[in-house]
Amino acid sequence: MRTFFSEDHRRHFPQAELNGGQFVTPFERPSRVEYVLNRLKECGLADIVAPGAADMEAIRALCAPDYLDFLETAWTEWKAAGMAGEVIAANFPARRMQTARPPRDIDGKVGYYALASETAITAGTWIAALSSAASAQAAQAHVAAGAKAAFALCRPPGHHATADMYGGYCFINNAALAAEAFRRDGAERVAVLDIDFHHGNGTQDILYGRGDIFFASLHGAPEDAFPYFLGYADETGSGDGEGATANYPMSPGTGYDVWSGALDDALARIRGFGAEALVVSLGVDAYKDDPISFFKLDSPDFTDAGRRIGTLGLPTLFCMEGGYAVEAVGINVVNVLEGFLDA
Ligand code: 7XA
Ligand code: ZN
Repeated sequence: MRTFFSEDHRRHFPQAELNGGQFVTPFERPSRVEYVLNRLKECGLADIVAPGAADMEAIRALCAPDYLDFLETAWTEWKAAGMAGEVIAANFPARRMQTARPPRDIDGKVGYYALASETAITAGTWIAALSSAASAQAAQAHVAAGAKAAFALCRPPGHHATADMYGGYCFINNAALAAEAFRRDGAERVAVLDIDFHHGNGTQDILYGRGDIFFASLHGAPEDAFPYFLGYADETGSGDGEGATANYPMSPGTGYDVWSGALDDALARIRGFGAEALVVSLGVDAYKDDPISFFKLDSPDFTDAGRRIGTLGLPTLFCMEGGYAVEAVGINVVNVLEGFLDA
């Protein structure tokens, strides 16, 4: 299986994340990628290539133009306004406030486009986000050209990003971008399976009204886990997309017995939907020692999950999302890929 990955991910390395009332070194950090690359090489999956430039037309088709302008210029505007630190959102359009008019002032604008405050923007964030999208696009093209599967080692991740909001370490929704690309390349029906611990709110939001792209997410229940405000089981799609969203919220302490039951159900739904291509939002923060999650999966469980996904027999693109027990991230990601290849 070929891996697509860009060195430009390093250009996004915020120094600070607001966590538990303190600024800490962000959990989503460049070393995550090194652990995955090292493990891929250790396991003989050393076919690793850099993507070309991002396809901006496809990114513009997915995202709101004002949002992309904001991402590209936020750092420069922030600095021009005399802000000392990294770009961090502190003011949000809450209930019954205006959500249709972005403020002119950068401090307001940042809150308008952010869905949470943990994710800082730095000088290199825009370039890194584009390089991450480019990895997903190149990997999708590789699968569309006939490969059984590909791995986009995306950093920063994407599944929390909507068409017009960033947060949860995400800026551009790589999985949705890839799903759309499969549609453009001729697949009538596509599925996105999100196995990251956190609900893929951005992917769901982008696809919610779509009947041609199925979305399933296995995640910590919104009552207990970020992103808190989406991911309930009764969110099933709207309009043409009614029935094309499936959410599997699960409780603190969930282990593989329960989690794998949800996975099997999601896989049966994808089969029943008649998907011709699959995008997997591959987060491994369901791992028992992950520092910001509460499921109890162990490393061999990821191998088994990959095998189950492989039984679908679909052309498959894996897009890297979360996972922060840094040494285990490499093992768990590669376990999923190896399990898939063994299916
Ligand atoms: O999949 N998403 C993540 O792994 C990022 C979650 C960010 C949580 C921040 C909570 N303070
Ligand atoms: Zn996550």
